[in-house]
Amino acid sequence: MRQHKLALCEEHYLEWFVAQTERAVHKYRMFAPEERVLVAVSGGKDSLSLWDVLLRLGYQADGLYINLGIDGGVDYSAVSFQKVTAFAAAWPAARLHVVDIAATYGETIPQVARRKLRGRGKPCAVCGLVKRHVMNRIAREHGYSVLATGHNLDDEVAVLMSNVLHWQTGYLARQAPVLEEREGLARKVKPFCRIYEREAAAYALIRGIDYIYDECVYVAGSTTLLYKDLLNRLEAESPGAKLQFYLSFLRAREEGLFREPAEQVTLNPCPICGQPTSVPGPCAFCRLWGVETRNLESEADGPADLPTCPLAHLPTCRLADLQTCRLPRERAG
Ligand code: Q46
Ligand code: ZN
Repeated sequence: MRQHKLALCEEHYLEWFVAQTERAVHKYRMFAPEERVLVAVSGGKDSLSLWDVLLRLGYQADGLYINLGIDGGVDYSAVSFQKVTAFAAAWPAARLHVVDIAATYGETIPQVARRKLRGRGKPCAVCGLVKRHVMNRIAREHGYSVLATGHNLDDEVAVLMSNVLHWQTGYLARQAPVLEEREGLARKVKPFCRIYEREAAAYALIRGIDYIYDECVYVAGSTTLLYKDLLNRLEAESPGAKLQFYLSFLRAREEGLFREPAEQVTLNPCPICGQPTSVPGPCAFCRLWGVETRNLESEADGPADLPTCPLAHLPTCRLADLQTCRLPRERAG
């Protein structure tokens, strides 16, 4: 490992890797041993390695797998789900939550993206919105203190580069290993933020974690991949450059170089699902499934006639998961 001026045998590599992760958890005060952690797992090397490390460290870490319904010619979602279930089976004490997007909301990610974008563009923006919503919902509904993702140093530095190239000072102020809990949003942490992508891959290989090698087909051609490629070239010339870039940024951020806007966006609960939103009325997630039109239809009938779940009973409704529907409960009260 030229970037750390370190050479380790397999046994000591595993020890080093686990210790590095634990150090990040402590240094950035991500969570305490008594807190319950929900790890978002995709079936890839980063998220499965993270779940593995947290379990080995004795944290109360459960997994969340979101089936996006992506095929991409490689059966992406089906294979990734199989990797996640195989991993979870080896840790019977840990719970695996599974949310199937098509079964829950009526459409896969490519289908809803096609409908919304009318065939133009990639589904990534829609996918990100859905994943953020579902991760937060499961974390809140099941009482997890914190949501952990497998973002590694390469991911973080690529985002950093994009934010710097566009001088997105608001994003820079919020790019951190920990995003504190706020008005209905669970705390988010990235314990691998100082771990190189190839270090996580090496950990998974040595540990014998079976992960999906294919990336989601929609990653191809993204600017993130371009930035990763540029940063890899820089790293090849100057080992440790990525880590240095990231740590210097965190120091500058700590020293107040990037300030969040004085006026914080106020968040209000969405009247449909209850999750925080910065816009009046239904949140972007509910609007994605056409809930706002159904809402208006049910308003027209008058609250007194509402069945148990007016949204789910309307013919256009795709929101089969009644857990997300807060409107009837609030009205009933
Ligand atoms: S899963 Fe979803 Fe990614 Fe695939 S559709 Fe795009 S955002 S690329 S991490
Ligand atoms: Zn909503």
